[in-house]
Amino acid sequence: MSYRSGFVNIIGRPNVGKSTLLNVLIGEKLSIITPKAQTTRRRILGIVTTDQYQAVFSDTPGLIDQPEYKLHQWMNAQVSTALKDGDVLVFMTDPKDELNADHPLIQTLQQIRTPVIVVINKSDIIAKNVLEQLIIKWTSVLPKATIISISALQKINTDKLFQHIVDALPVHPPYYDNDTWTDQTERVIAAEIVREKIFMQYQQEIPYNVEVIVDSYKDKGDIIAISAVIYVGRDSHKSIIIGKSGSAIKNIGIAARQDIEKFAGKKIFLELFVKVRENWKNDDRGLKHFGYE
Ligand SMILES: Nc1nc2c(ncn2[C@@H]2O[C@H](COP(=O)(O)OP(=O)(O)OP(=O)(O)O)[C@@H](O)[C@H]2O)c(=O)[nH]1
Ligand SMILES: [Mg+2]
Repeated sequence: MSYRSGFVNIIGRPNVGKSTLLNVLIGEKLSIITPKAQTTRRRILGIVTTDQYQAVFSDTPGLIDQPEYKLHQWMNAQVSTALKDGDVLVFMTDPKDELNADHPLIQTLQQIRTPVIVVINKSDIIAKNVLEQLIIKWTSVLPKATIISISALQKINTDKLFQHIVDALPVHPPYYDNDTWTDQTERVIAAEIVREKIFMQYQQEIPYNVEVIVDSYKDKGDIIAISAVIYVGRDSHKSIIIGKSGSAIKNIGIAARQDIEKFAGKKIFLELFVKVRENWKNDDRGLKHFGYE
């Protein structure tokens, strides 16, 4: 039998459940997930390899229609690239998604030669008649696509989706070694976990103005010592992150440490610092500093 391998890019609007799906498909909590839109900022690869196939999944930022900052433009560029370099495109939508046939993203999907799988997510909260309507809508908008409804959260129909994806992979030798399962470093994964906790703990402005960098990651055998810097875009945000007598940042530290421990399978010593980097998300040098190049 011929080996199948290819790039499977998950694209769609913010908050539809792309990162939740990536984690289910690869069976690891790799991408961070929060109830807020625009959680994911970079492309994240998760790779599944078996004797018969290798699927290189790619989580992407949600497409933003009106980019307000250079960071948003960068995030959208990730989506454009993902449209071009995929062997299979998983277009994810949910009941709140109002994308229609006149949207440029949908028009691209109509014209593209890459196989498209439309995933209607959150079936666990969609009434049966609404789901039927959505299936009718997407069948008429993207007639060549395979359409499937799932619940990424409750893992309903996700095995079936996985099989559709594998069936759509081209015949090709594997791109990565057997033991490579992501392109993310341990440092980046730890930084993302801290960012997830900030998204969970603060409302509105703060999460969208925060970036995290792990500047030291030392595996000392039975414990890993991590030092991370939380960057904010404004001086006033610094005191909010720290909280009264350091209570807020302490909570971020506790929550993040627990998750990093689960991930690393080791005890973690986590130190957090806060620094101001004025207006970083609209500034070329600031973006470059955080690797948005
Ligand atoms: N009810 C329900 N909620 C879901 C499902 N899948 C994801 N969610 C929730 O939807 C929210 C967004 O999930 P994410 O996976 O972060 O969505 P995303 O598309 O990666 O979002 P961005 O990174 O902002 O583009 C979270 O609160 C998830 O728990 C689902 O199948 N059912
Ligand atoms: Mg995401």
